[in-house]
Amino acid sequence: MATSILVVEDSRVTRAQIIAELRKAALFDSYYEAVDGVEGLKVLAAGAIDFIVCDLMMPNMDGLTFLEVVKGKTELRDIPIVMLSAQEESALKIKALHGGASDYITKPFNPGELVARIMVHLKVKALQDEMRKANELLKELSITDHLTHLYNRRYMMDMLEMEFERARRNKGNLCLILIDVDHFKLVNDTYGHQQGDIVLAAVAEVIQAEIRCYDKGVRYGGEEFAVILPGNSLQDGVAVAERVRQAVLSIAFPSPIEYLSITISQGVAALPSTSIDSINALIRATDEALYRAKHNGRNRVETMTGSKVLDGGSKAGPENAR
Ligand code: GH3
Ligand code: MG
Ligand code: MG
Ligand code: MG
Repeated sequence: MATSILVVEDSRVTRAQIIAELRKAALFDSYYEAVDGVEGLKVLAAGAIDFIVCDLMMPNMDGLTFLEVVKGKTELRDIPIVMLSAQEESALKIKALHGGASDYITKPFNPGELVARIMVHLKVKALQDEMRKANELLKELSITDHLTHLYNRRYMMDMLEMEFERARRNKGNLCLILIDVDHFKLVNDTYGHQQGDIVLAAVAEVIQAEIRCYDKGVRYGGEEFAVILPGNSLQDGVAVAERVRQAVLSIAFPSPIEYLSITISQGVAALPSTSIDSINALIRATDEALYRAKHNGRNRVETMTGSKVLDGGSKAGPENAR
């Protein structure tokens, strides 16, 4: 990955010396310079900088102020900054380290030391970046279902908790859909577990494709899915569920299940509702609606009110080849 450094130093000679030494060591791919903090901030605003060497004493904006501004900006605060200081500026050096500087180098600097120290901080930065990426990946894995890449049930409960509170506070809408694949056991029994997995992944893909980016598609359990729709009413949820139901009907599976036709049953419940005062009550209401969808013939959407909202029409289980 290309790396770039910004040298902020009012002395033209010192600036040139630093850049010459760093070029000799081939530590960076691009070199930027600025005569004071103000100009330094302009360079930072213009593009990606990976490392900063900054003088303490400069006109217009001095090194400490520059440091404070950079460390105060979320998008800049991870850039390591090594301060340059004259021998006698001990109190300032301490202030700079407290202010977030990675290190300081005393002028006149020893070229070998300058390069070595910068290398140390580049290594530390690389390790930090690696750790951050690993943490992000871990977090991602901990909330994702590995077969379908939808969110897992644990994350769903966290999300529901947050959204439930928000909806209650704002007296807003919150809709939940529970989805169950019809006669799925038959798919496994007929074509094997592996083909069953392919079906589940395909259904998940359809769900994901039919919802908005702020809705959450969840693998709720085995062949059961859920969708959390923040800010959506029961009617909104029914419309989404109906879209998903239609889309599932037209999934084209690969061989050897190319003649398989899959249907889903869905239950929908939503806030605000006088009868729902907890997450469990919301899930229960949705589950009851789903149960009714099964009971009333599958391949359909039912709502918590008990009224039949949409009828899937034609029967079609996995046993019904197209
Ligand atoms: P219904 O229409 O009443 O929902 O019938 P069903 O056959 O879909 O329901 P049932 O609960 O009897 O069967 C669900 C099946 O889903 C049983 C289980 O083996 C299967 N299953 C659960 N998780 C997975 C999975 O990760 N992969 C595969 N291939 N099958 C799974
Ligand atoms: Mg100076
Ligand atoms: Mg089930
Ligand atoms: Mg099922």
